[in-house]
Amino acid sequence: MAETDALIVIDLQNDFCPGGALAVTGGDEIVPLVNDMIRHANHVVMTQDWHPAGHSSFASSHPGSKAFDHMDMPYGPQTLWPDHCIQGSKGAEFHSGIAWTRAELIVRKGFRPAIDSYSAFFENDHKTPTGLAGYLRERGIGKLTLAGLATDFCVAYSALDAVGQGFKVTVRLDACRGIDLGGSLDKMLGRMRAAGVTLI
Ligand code: VGL
Ligand code: ZN
Repeated sequence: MAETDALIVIDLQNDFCPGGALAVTGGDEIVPLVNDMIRHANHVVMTQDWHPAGHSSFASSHPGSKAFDHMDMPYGPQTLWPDHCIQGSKGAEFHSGIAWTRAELIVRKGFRPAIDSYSAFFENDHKTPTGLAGYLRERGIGKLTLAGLATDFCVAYSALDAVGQGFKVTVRLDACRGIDLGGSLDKMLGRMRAAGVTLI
């Protein structure tokens, strides 16, 4: 990797691993590979899904709704999730096996009660920035490699926004695992490919 490359590790947290509140099948299998990628990367950024209790993306916040229902929010359509990644909880911590000490920045997202944030760059209104694009640009980083969870949600939306922000983006599918809700995995792989994301 060149000096201008960064590895972005997306949401490798307990709640997205087997036994967690929103477990992604095989989510923990990627830990050794991601650790290898961390060791070889010039720069490492990690993201952490970080919701307040009662977050608007939780089905439990909407009486009569259940997890994986869809709901129209003021900012657009939103999938409702089981309560997950609550600030300060065990589930919100990084998987204990992940070599996180080399991370130069940890981006927390989803902390605004009224809006969800899949992408590491913009919240789900596709307008509110997390600050990551500016941070990377200011540091002269132009090429990103993405790994983590979940392929078809936070990884995919991060990749799409990164391309939209002018970064060269590779998603390491072998270092990702997906949720695949109603065909979301194929759909998002197609969208990433069409946007010019390199999938390997
Ligand atoms: C994610 C659903 C809700 C993810 C986060 O990390 O892909 N998915 N919050
Ligand atoms: Zn979340």
